[in-house]
Amino acid sequence: PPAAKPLPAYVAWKDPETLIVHSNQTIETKRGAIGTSLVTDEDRLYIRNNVNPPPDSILADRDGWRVEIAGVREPRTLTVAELKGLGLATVATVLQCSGNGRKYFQDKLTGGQKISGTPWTVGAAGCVIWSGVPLKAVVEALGGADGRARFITGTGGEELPAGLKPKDVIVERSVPIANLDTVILAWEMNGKPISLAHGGPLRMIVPGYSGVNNIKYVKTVALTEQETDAKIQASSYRMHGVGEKGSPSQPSVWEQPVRSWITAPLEGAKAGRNQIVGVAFGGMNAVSRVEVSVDGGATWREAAFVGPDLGRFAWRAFVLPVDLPAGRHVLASRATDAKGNVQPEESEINGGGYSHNGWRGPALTVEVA
Ligand code: MSS
Repeated sequence: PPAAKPLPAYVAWKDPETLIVHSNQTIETKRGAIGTSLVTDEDRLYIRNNVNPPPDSILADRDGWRVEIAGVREPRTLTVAELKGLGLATVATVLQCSGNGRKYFQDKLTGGQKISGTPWTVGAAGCVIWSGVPLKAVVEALGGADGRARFITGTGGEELPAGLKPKDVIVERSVPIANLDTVILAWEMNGKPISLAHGGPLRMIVPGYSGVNNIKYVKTVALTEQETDAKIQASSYRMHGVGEKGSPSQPSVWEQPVRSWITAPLEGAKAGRNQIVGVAFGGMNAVSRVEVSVDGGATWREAAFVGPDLGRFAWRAFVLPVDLPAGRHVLASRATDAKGNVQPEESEINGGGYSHNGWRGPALTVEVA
């Protein structure tokens, strides 16, 4: 295999043993490094940047970071210190790139069709605990929403590369205003101030929504009548056919679908009793059930959840003890959410390779000795 790429400087503190560096802006957690203690440590959490992150000097005065709040009756710019006085919420969410699992779509393409983008398998995802202020409390403190608001629009604080149209590169995303009940502006991740790489000093978290909607180093939060016309919203991250162009008329990559994958055993399994373990989540809904197959999906058995339930936006670890004879086995998992949505065998293919949730793609072929 080619030599592993080194970690770029801004994430040199991460654990290289647990990560696959696709590029400086796309770093995936190894499947065997996901673990079963639910919370993904920042030393191994995946990274995805659409443009270069800001300099780490923005962390020099975290409490002094300013965010403009617009689309409310009394629009204002607030510091993180002021936000800390307005309320507190803690939520566990699955942070997952919209393109997680893209490789499984790419692998199925024939006849010159192409899906470009990082070939993530299962590792562009983690489960993270965030603390911050409920956006609703901020809006109420500023006189309430402007009557026409239909979306929450967050803007990233990076400096935009010169020579390009700002709308083509700015990281600005809109989500439906119904999320006002769950969105938080977070300054803490897994018990520490949020690192620059993961969006410190302040990040907009939209629980249940795919990664791109969770704006790092957020500098503006606006309640807007329209979705932003930034390219990342208008034509990118849209669901459309292979080879087609994105447009605002297509569904945006917002709510995450139900999903699961097995994380062990990956290799070195011995004949006899094996513990098949993995993670499962329902995206917007709680995950209610996981089944495991050791015969490539011919038959299924119910797995048990292990560990605490961190809430409907988090993932749960699962286990199924099985006796495996020597030989080759195809292990798969299939989750169901609280609304009865079940992972399909195959997700419908789409041109951006987004929102993969088929169970066949991440199935594992293991050699038991
Ligand atoms: N934010 C900002 N500001 N910038 C950028 O670039 N990206 C996205 C999100 N946010 C960005 C932001 C994406 S796209 C993702 S996934 C996420 O983020 C990631 O995260 P981390 O922390 O892991 O890196 Mo796909 O859907």
